[in-house]
Amino acid sequence: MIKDSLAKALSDQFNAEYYSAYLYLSMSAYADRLGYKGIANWFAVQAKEELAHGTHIYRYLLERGVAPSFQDVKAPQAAYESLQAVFEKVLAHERQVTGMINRIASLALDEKDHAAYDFIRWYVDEQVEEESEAEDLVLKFSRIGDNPGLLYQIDAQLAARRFTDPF
Ligand code: OFO
Repeated sequence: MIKDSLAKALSDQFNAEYYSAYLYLSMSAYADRLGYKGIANWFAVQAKEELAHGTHIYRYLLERGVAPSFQDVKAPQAAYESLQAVFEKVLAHERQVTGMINRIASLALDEKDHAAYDFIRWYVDEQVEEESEAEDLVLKFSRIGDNPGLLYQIDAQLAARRFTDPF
């Protein structure tokens, strides 16, 4: 039986992943409205990944005999100063998510719930990738600035991203 504190943290994480999807979909809309369809695509794929992350936790809770709690999804920020600011927000958000995932991993270890620890390990590794990709994009956008040619190039590059279900 999974301990209440761990079940609650996993339930919160399920909701946080859905919030991430909402946040990235709003960023997709922001980029789309600016005419950057490739960047919008990158965020739309990111939103799908977050839904997959959340749904995977939701299923795990059910498998462990826990009813996942559904919480309100707060409205994300609608506008940004620049594309660089958008990616800075992505990085800050992912760092926050890493903190939440690490807390779950620590709780699982404290409770000696090896099954839950094994489950959350995937997310620990995923966050390393998420942060590294966000750092890379912040750096790229800080160098690109307002250069239209470079913006066109990165937009074309990010248009190539496709969703593959990680589970
Ligand atoms: Fe679910 O990885 Fe981003 O938040």
